[in-house]
Amino acid sequence: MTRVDPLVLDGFVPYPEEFAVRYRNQGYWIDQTHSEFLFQSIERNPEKVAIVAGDIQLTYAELGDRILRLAAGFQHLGIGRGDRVVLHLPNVADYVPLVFALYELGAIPVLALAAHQRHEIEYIVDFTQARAYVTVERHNGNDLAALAEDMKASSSTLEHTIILAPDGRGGDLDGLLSHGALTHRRRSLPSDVAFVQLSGGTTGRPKVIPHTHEANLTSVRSAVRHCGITSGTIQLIVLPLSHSFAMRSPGYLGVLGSGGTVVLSQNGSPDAAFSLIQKHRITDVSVVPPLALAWLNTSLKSDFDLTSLRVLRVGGAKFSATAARRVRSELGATLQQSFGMAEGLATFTNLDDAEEAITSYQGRPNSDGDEVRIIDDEGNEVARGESGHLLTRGPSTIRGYYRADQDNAECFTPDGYYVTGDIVCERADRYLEVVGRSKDQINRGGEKVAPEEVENLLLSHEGVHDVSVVGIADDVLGERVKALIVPRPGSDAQDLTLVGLRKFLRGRGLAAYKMPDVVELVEEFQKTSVGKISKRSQRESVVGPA
Ligand code: OOB
Repeated sequence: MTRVDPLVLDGFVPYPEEFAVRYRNQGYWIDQTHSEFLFQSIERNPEKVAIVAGDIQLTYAELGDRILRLAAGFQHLGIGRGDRVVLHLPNVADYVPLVFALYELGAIPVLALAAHQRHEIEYIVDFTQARAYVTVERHNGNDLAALAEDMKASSSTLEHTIILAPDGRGGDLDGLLSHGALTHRRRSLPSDVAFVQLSGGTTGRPKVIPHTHEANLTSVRSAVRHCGITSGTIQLIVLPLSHSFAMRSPGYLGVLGSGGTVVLSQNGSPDAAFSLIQKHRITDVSVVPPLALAWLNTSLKSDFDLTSLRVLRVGGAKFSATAARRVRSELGATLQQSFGMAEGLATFTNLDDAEEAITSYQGRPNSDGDEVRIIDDEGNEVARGESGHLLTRGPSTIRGYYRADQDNAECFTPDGYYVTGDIVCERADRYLEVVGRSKDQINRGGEKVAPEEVENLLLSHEGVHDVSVVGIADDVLGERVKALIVPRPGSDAQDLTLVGLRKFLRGRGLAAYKMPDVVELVEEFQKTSVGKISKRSQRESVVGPA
């Protein structure tokens, strides 16, 4: 067997040796990479259907074959161990084969969300020094082929662009598939960085989250146990595959590692999702609260046979207890709440918990190895039942963002706890209830928006003197994005309407979900007693005309 040395990746914050030893000794981390995790399942279940996307079906054997052919294609392009490749794909059939082709080589997929646009993608290609960019020709009206061309011309690292047809088929994929197949073997180590994700963030630019194979896979295995995933699971995936909830909590990784089937959809609306549930006898699905509400409130429920659905998992944002109580009687499924973060920690309610716990709380930490501290503003532990800031450390939580010393000093304590920015309260038995947030982030129905990022773009508008972006309460989404704007004297108010500003931001390539929903023009900002802009009063102020 060829010897594989650890990957050296500058800017990655490793786990201290003492913790790595502990996590291995206690069995949280095992000697396995993502490739080995999936190929074990491929060998056990060759004839079973692994992936369904529209009219495409891949058995486990076909999935394995496709991974090894794509890996040969990437290798032919010169992509290898440690190289970053930005994957910018909606939920298409080849998403999983492409990610695992990169894992096979020990290359590092950079998992962008399909909703990202030029503003986000240019930055992450540059920041991660990506050598290749994989996307579809166009998505949601955006010409991604043109973006790929522009980046290839301007970037000093980007050498290859791989463009699939809009439905995720063909295109450059055919070329990539034409170089034979690699043999599956170990080309990376469990302690290597496996992939990076992007944080919803609180700052002007998304932060980059690196996960090692062993740290990510421990969270997948624990989630499989808590979520009742088996080879009989048929999971519908409507959330973006690159989001942690759809990937590892328990996500497609949990299902494929267990020999189940994932059915992919780009659309979670009741009509699309319900017809897939009926057609494929779906047993399990994860959604964000606005989707759960849409499913509860539609009359379409009675037009479809949803009796196969056993678990409706809801997370990404707070699910109201009132809506939670309706799930069992109206959808016939057990609710499982999940609170998690791309940085690592995930919590789940247990499927057999009392209804009161399932509907009121967000669950217990996924792993016994997860350490949780809840502290007040002065840094002291709060009494059980009191709310405070959640800090966490554990076998699947990162120790730092990639190449971000300054952010790391703020977001991690010296002893390695991640400061989540969430306000929680610990109920009995390690049960957490999320009661609020201290970080400057807007949670728009599970999609995270960093106000500073939108503010920075709006400040580059010539009619804008000053701007503040805040989240305002919304019955369905939880929060919506509001921009308060102090116009520059003499500017044309016509440019500063909701329509005008959204057009401006679209021109700057900002993802659609970050766009303001409401704009209010003001003469000046209310300040706090120390002279800072009072975002709190802005969140509470009456919404003015858009
Ligand atoms: C998940 O991950 P991210 O990285 O998109 O967002 C993390 C943040 C948390 O810090 C919290 O502020 C919020 O999203 N959040 C919730 C929540 N789940 C996430 N807030 C209240 N209640 C919940 N149930 O969103 C994520 C990752 C893995 C599993 C599930 C969700």
